[in-house]
Amino acid sequence: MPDYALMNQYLYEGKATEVREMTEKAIDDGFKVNEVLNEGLIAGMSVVGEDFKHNVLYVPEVLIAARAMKAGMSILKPLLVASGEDSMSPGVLVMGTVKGDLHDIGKNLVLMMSEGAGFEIHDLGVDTSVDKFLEKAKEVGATIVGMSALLTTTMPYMKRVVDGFKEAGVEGTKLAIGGAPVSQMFADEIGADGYGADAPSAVSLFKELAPRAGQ
Ligand code: B1M
Repeated sequence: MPDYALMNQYLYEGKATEVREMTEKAIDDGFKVNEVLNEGLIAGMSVVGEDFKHNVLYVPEVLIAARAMKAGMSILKPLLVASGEDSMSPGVLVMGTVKGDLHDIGKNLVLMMSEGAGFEIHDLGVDTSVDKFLEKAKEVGATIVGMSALLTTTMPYMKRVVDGFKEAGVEGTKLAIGGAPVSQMFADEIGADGYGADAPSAVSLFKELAPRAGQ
């Protein structure tokens, strides 16, 4: 069994090389990708989040921890993507973190798993305006537009995107939202087509919404 507590500690301390090596070793030793992701990486990042909240850690330390998380994810990404390689492309997914918000770790995870599930993916990055969402969705014929927000202050922008799509009369695209402060209730409130609590449920949601796109 990998020493997940140590891996969490390394992630907390921002030791990217150690996190990458431990992730690699856990995978080489046959441990499941999802277990390594949840126990080794996400659990470590949760502690970072708590300490950030209570002013034990500050932005620079959190950025360094995020870099270590990305180092671990670079090992897991090809495996997450490959785990769905047999599936037929269920649709075209355009995704971004909404305007004002720079958090991208969760969005990237959702994209990796969606790519693994066979979706054609288009990543708009962070700080994405309604115009950028609209432009890309039209350009690539998006089946689904996914939005991520990690801040309570950027959640309301999701409604602007939903309204923007309605006003522009874009048809055949379903709008999905996610991120730590977001909920199904909020999705209903702003008129989004669905909410995903985490990356696996986002993929299930996209698969459910894709056949209904265009209706
Ligand atoms: Co920020 N930050 N941050 N931060 N940060 C949070 C979100 C916060 C909760 C920390 C805290 O106080 N405990 C807090 C928000 C409080 C609030 O709004 N109520 C916060 C704050 C306040 C801030 C700043 C304002 C701090 C400041 O400057 N004073 C600032 C804002 C900058 C900005 O965006 N404009 C800021 C900055 C940063 C960093 C840049 C330092 C860094 C981001 C680095 C990066 O992403 N490249 C950072 C980080 C790392 C965090 C925490 C610690 C970790 C976020 C994370 O990556 N989690 C976070 C605390 C926490 O969440 N524990 C925090 C791991 C990731 C796998 O989970 O993103 O939730 P998550 O994604 C999940 C699900 O939510 C879901 O699937 C993912 C996988 O399971 N999901 C979707 C996500 N998007 C989805 C989209 C979908 C479906 C599912 O579409 C359909």
